[in-house]
Amino acid sequence: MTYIMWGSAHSLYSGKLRSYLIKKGVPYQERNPSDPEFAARVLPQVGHMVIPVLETPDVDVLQDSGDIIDTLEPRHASPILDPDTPVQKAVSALFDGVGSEYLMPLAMHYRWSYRAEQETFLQAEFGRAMVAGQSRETRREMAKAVMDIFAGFLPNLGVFPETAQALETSYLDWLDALDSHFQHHPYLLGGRPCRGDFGMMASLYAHLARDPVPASLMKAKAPNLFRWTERMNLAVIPDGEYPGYGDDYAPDDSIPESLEAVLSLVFRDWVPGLSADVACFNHWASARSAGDIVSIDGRRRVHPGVGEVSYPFHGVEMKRGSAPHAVWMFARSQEFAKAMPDAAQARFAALLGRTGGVDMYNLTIAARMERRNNVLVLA
Ligand SMILES: N[C@@H](CCC(=O)N[C@@H](CS)C(=O)NCC(=O)O)C(=O)O
Repeated sequence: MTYIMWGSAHSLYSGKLRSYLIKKGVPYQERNPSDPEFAARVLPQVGHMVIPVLETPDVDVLQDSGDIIDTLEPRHASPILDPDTPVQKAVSALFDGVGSEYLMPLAMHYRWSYRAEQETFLQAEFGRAMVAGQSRETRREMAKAVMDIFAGFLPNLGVFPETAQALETSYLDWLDALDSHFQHHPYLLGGRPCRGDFGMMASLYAHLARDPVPASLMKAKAPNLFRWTERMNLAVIPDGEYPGYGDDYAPDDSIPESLEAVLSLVFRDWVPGLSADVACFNHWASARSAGDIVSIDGRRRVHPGVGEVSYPFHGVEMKRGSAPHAVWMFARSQEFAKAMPDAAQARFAALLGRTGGVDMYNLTIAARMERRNNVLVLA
């Protein structure tokens, strides 16, 4: 049975799903949205324009990289691609949110704030994904129009000339910590990729490791991180670069010490924004009911918002549209954390204490969300 992944090389969330499909070893064919069948047959089933989409011979068309993984996991038990020990499971889900949501504005910053320096590359990428056939010149021209739309997302993500420096300063710390981690470990939690690795591939692959400007930065500052982005797209799990390492998660539900340094950055940089997103969501949800689409105007959107948020970030005031998807993804990790048996709770609490994560896990999310019919709704 061959799956069809509707996606593209330059798409953020396609990078997450593709690496999962490769590591899982399921047969799939990648097709681009430029294929006329996508608009004619697939999109009407999704309900709005978005990639990646997974199509199977026997299941409806599915959207959301995470929902797709959740659907495939019980169908393909082997190889195991997420730990089942409590602390690692919560940390894995946290990194899924970090890569899928927290780092996304940074990825978009490095793509669009440096558009002039990488225009030809981006035109070719958007062109191959969106425009079938055509001469090279026509394809580039047509790609430009689509690129203008995506470049216009920056203000809603909090990316302005005034905030760019703060974003970049913080990212350099991440590059350094991730580089150090991947020198010693093939994946986030040891010798086997977890859900968190796939989430991190969202922001760290298509944009930050492929677009010329951020790719140069990553190669120059964090070559071990760059190598991880390559490793994540190889079908094998053990990597001979780490002799004798094995192919299992770190023993006894432990978290590699070098990952604690990355966790400290997660909590340092994400707590202010996530707290603002949670407050905004809680306020919005207080006047809604189960089944409502999570979106300020009730419309289906790929990245819905429920208001504006502002908060301090590395010396500047960050202002952006709220991100309920980020809240939804963090909630999953928080739910795993709450469900841990006592001994694991104590170990997790100690980890949060060492890395500055207590405030994040104390956030109260007032209502549950779930994806239904390819959009986020109140459960
Ligand atoms: N939560 C979704 C997000 C998908 C998404 O944002 N896809 C982008 C391309 S990578 C897209 O289609 N954007 C179109 C838009 O925002 O209008 C997922 O994980 O699949």
